[in-house]
Amino acid sequence: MLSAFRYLLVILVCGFSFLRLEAQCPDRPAPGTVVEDPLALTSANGTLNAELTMQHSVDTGGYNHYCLNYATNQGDVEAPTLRLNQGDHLVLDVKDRIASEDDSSSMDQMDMSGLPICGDSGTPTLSSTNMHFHGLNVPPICHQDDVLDTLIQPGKSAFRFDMQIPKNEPPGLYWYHPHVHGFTEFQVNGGAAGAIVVEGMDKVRPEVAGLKERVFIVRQQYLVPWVPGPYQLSLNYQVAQSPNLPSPIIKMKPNEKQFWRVANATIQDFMPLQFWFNGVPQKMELIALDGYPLAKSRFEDTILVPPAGRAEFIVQAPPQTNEALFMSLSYSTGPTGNPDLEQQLAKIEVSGDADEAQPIQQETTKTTEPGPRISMQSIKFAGLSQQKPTALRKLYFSEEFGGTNGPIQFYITIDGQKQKVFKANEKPVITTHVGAVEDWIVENHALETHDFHIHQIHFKLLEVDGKPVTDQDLRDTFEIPFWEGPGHPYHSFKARFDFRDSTIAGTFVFHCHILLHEDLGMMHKILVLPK
Ligand SMILES: [Cu+2]
Repeated sequence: MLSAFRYLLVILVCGFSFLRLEAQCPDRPAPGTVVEDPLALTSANGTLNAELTMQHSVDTGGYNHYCLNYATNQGDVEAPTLRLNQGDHLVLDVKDRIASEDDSSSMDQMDMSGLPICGDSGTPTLSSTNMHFHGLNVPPICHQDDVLDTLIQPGKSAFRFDMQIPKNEPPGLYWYHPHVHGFTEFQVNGGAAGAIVVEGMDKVRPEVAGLKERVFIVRQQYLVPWVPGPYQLSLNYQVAQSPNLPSPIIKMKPNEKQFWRVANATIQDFMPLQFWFNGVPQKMELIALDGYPLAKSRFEDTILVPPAGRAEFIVQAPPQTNEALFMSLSYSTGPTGNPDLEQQLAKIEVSGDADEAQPIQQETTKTTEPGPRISMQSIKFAGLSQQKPTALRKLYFSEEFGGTNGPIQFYITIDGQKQKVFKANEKPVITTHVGAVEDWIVENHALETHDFHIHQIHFKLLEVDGKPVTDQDLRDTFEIPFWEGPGHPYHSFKARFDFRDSTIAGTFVFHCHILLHEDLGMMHKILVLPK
């Protein structure tokens, strides 16, 4: 068994070999400047075609950048937002041009022998890549969302992803990032992640119609991601590191309402988001979580977005030049977890031009074309509460210790099975079939908060810590707090998992979305047999 320590050494050695390379990634925005939305690529006539080239640089501070470059007339742009309608086709070519002098980082853990190949052959290394379309309810098959078998090797021709966004896909915010097992954390830490928007939120939740929309991606970079220590959060690639650096600036008009779509693309930061006036948290109107519109919008002081989660909400600027801040509060991940620190993500700059002010009332909605409404009943996973579950499963997160060095093995285990680290060539630990509707209870037996994610589907929250939840939100990622120790119950959630759609057939994964844990094997396969 490969220990975390040996793995870390491999990463360190290979990471430093990169320092000799020339910059391939675009410059990132300077601190204290106005935050721009990512470049948006919009589908036309039912298709969005784009090519992204994965490249790599090391900046002057020693941080590794992994960039998904999109070529424009003005030069390369990192990680554009992909905007599509329900039913559209996404045709995405991904090329790997990571230049590395040392690919000796392959690991015995990544033995792919006997597995089907999708894309390039060979052993996965630090310079290999692929793509996961997080949250999209698309098939787990080659050229769509198949992270298990897809490999894109440096220097090879582009790999084509070609998938249809389901006609009943929930309008909302999704995201894409590389997902080569064992190496996911390094590339996402380097910034390789972008947003996907499935259009139509205003047709489900008319509260957002006519509002200015912003797409914000929070990323996190460690100097060496495997070593606990200082990290930087960034907002659309602008480092937010107050008080050491001036904060990113978001411009709003007095009283203006904006629709913010925020993706947590950090490798491990749980973000309790707040919007402050003069230090006082203001109400945010929550519209969607994990790309799924809420059954009913609700007002919150704090919106907790775990790593890989998304929150879409309406904020309203202060009337005058009050100090307004976009905050991520501190969050305790437990005795063996890394601390998540409070960070000012942005400062709101309110323009004093009263003529441009928008009324507080939602009169702006009247100026937009109403368009046909999308009923909540028509989107995927509707009516799940009325379904009778066909199975009940229990899973748990746990950790194993080696002396006093903290956790060295990370497990997610089906209750009753032997705990084991994920292997690329393992058999699925869960087998179910198209048509199944299952209730799963996921517990956390570790002294560290974990972050459950399953590919391909959303799940409907039923209970937290054994108590029914007020809001049965649909999620694709959900946090489970750490165990407080002997004498305390394990934290848990119970949710309903929907395998009724025949396009779900295939093998895919569920895992912890703290990417270090995923890379170290806190992941397993589920097989959904066709009917
Ligand atoms: Cu974890």
